[in-house]
Amino acid sequence: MTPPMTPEELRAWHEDGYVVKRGLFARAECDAAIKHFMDLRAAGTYEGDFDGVDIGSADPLKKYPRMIHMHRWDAFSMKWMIDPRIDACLTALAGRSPYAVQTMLYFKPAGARGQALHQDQFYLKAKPGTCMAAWLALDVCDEASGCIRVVPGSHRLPLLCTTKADTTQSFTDVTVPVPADLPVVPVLMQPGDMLFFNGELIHGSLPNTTPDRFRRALIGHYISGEASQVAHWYHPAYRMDGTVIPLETSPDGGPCGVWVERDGKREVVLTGSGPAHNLHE
Ligand SMILES: O=C(O)CCC(=O)C(=O)O
Repeated sequence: MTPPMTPEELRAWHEDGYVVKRGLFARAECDAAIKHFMDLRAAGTYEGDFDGVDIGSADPLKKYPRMIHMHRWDAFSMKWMIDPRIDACLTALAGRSPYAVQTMLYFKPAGARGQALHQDQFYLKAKPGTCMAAWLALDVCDEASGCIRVVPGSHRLPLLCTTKADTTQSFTDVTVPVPADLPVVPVLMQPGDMLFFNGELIHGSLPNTTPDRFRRALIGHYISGEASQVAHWYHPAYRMDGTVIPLETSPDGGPCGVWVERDGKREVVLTGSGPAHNLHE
């Protein structure tokens, strides 16, 4: 069997904190997923739609709010979340089969706001180890449509203390500060490409500025196979064979990092009083 990750892909994962596996899913699978979730979205509202659907709203995200935790009620999403290709890739990257804890579908229609820079582990609090994301492009993801942007190497930072986000650009209201000279790079993707990234990696997206294109993505969140704890919102966790693995609930809060200049060098120091912010992202 072909190893799921090449040496260069493994290098990118360890050094940059993310890797794109090109063409992991077929175009036909992406088209089937688009049809499935567009039909579901048109059919009503679900657990996890915080404000429900408002088809008459001027805000594109109210017409097409993201879906969360669909695997809890949708067999298509559950099957996708534990897909053997995702398991093989994450096992090759992390050294051990992960536990699956979340699905999300971002529709991101034309004109929709993005999501401010953040670290997923701030929300998932997987311990020991961290969380990981498997982000499948269903549409072309480019800068105009608001592709994912990442700060390469930022997975080596601790969790940073959050600040207020610009909610004209982001539908979430917190972000993490990134020094102006650290590169934030766009990840350009075609339908079927999957972006894997480490839970401490700083990432987010800008608005979809196209007049007419969706930027849909199907996202799975996973935690390390050695984890014994995850935040309340992510229970139950699943082994990649679909069976439930009982885990403890991580405590809220904990320390977080702030940027400081010391002896002319920039570094992150931990403060003892991180926010007790345990909402899902
Ligand atoms: O798709 C996006 O724009 C953001 C997704 C994200 O930040 C995540 O999956 O953690």
